[in-house]
Amino acid sequence: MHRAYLSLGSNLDSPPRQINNALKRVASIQKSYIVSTSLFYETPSYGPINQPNFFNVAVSLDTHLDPEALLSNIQDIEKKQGRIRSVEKWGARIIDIDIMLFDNITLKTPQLTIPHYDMHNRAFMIIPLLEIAPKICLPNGQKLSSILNNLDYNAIKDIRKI
Ligand code: PH2
Ligand code: MG
Ligand code: MG
Repeated sequence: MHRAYLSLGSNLDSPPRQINNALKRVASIQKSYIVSTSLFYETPSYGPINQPNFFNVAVSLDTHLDPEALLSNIQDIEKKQGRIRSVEKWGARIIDIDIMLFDNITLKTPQLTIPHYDMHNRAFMIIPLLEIAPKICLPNGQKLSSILNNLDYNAIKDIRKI
């Protein structure tokens, strides 16, 4: 059994509803079981600033899938949920599901980079993750809680589970 940590994000078309739908679909991924889900966090767009706020959630998942098979299941969910990949980098999106961590592995293929290549800069990923896994570290041993200390996260607000 493997332990994966996912980040879900949405800033289009009723984001809390999109996140809830995606959570249901993640819960039904084959050979996989949600262990815990963070609160919903409303977060300002990181990157392009002319975008609606995001809702972000972290999920821990026990899975018998390998990282590539998990990614393929996640991409199916994004497609089913109507995600259209825009040409704009970091454009607004209905749903985005990213693998942040997978056991203690590091992996770099054309399809997949684990840990998520930019998570150390993204408080909207780290704060929900620390809520469900307070002691979590990167594969290089760095504590996410220390990394968060160097980030500006004042604008990230948790809201009740919806
Ligand atoms: N995702 C991005 C780019 N910027 N900002 C927030 N707040 N939340 C996201 O999920 C997000 C983002 C690219 O995937
Ligand atoms: Mg992303
Ligand atoms: Mg993505």
